[in-house]
Amino acid sequence: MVLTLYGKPMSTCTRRVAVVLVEKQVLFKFVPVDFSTGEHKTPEHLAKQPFGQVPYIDDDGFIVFESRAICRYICDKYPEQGTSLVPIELKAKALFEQAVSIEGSNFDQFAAPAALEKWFKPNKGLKGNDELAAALLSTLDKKLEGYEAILSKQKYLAGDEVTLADLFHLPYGSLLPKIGFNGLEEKPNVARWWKDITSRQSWLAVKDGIEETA
Ligand SMILES: N[C@@H](CCC(=O)N[C@@H](CS)C(=O)NCC(=O)O)C(=O)O
Repeated sequence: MVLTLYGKPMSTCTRRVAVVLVEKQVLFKFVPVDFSTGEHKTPEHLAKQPFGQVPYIDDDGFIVFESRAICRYICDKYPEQGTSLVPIELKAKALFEQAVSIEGSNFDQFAAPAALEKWFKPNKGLKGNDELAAALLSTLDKKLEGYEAILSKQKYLAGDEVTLADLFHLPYGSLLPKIGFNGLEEKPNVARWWKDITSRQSWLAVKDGIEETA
């Protein structure tokens, strides 16, 4: 049975997985989960994703949720296929793990809640907390100085090869200009990196949503 991705076509975490599936040249089926009917909170969905969220994958009966864990699983399962994305050599791997942590500690922690306040809540007709978002984005801007220092010495966050750590930034990074934050374009090496990863065919293929497959 073909690997099936359950998610929302435009959800950030669903597209994080989809971009990696495309990079790894893994054929997959996409099944949309209908948030408008609360499908993600049904017992059937909760049996697969106990937090009532997307995405999850079903790989021939093997269920995995959490977008980054799914991406790691895909890379482990298909090490020889598509772009490498996860180094094997000891020190390269340590630097990769460092880069993965950088995304979690210095980017997602600020970008995701800022997007919640300035994008997701207003899009649902709810009032976002602009003050909180401004504080988060201001911290993110400071954190990007660290990115600039790293990226002034190497092409990507873990070295000179693109890895999962870079791709993990794509969904929330792409939302930032929509909430008035252009910090990814303002520092020369961050801007060069950002242009590079957002121009990848894999991202261009999924950035505007994932198509339902039969
Ligand atoms: N850490 C999870 C986060 C998943 C997540 O926040 N999913 C959102 C869509 S991007 C969702 O399902 N939201 C609905 C909800 O929380 O009720 C992951 O990376 O998969």
